[in-house]
Amino acid sequence: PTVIPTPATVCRTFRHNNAFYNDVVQGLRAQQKYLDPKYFYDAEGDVLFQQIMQCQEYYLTDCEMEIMMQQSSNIAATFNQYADSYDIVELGAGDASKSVHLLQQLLNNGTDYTYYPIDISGNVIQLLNNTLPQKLSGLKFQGLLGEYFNMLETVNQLSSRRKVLLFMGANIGNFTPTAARSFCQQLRSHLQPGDLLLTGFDLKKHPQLILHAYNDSAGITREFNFNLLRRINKELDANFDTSKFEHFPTYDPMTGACKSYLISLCNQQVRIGEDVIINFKENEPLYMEISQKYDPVEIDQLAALGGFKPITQFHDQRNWFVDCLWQAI
Ligand code: AVI
Repeated sequence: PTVIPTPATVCRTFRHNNAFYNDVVQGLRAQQKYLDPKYFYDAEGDVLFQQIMQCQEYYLTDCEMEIMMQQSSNIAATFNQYADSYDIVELGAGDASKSVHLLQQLLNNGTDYTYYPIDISGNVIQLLNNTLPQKLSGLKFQGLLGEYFNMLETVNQLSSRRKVLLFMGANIGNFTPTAARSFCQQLRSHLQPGDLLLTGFDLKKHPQLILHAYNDSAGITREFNFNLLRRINKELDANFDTSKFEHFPTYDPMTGACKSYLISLCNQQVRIGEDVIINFKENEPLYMEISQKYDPVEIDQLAALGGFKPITQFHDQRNWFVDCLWQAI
């Protein structure tokens, strides 16, 4: 017999096919509850992240901006030493506010290249289409909307030149060290020997500086974390009460793992949709995100395990952050 879906079944079917719903429910039903930090970035999350990057305590952006503004000519010269003719591919390009300095330097040098920014956000690609021609006159570029590895294959079809990949902003820190290794190996499998990768790492430093960066005094990082609970309420018809959770960042100077949790302040039940109930005990942690910090030796080890040869490193003046240049072997 033909089953005519009622609005309720349509709604349930939608939820069960929805990756966001499935990931959230899976994470909240786990023995040790967690949420996937990729879901931080809805429209509100994007705005909050922009505000984090402007916080005085969140030093990472300033450090990498300093590297790009002051060392672009060195970086470009190093690219030319290792490759005759290449295109630039940026993973998670965002507003390209840091890479724009390097792109400008390459244009000044008369380097003939095409810039392929890759992002999973249509808004980002649209923004780049609207702003890059004014910022960088004469730039050849092609924005690519989609997942990193799929889009890398598209780039490989569009261009037979050597690739210089940019993966900036310490995004690699949002993987555990084990996941970072398999990410690098996967990245390597989409490259040719000789291709280059410039990737940003936040370095181990005084633990308090790191903790402050993830616990800013204006409470923006706390709101960034709470925003994911609000997003779940809005998009998945849930009833998280953010006032019953506390933002709790930690940093372990031995392992370099900076982890953020939300701690349940009481025994409570959270409903998701019509049929899922999640029980939180008082003081139970909900794991939100890792921002792994590295030392130079660990970075070189990661390069080797990923199938790359470290070429050189570009530090900021305080030696808090590094952009590393690796070559695929
Ligand atoms: C995007 N990523 C590199 C940021 C970081 O530092 O881990 C995300 C972030 N989370 C809280 N503050 C910033």
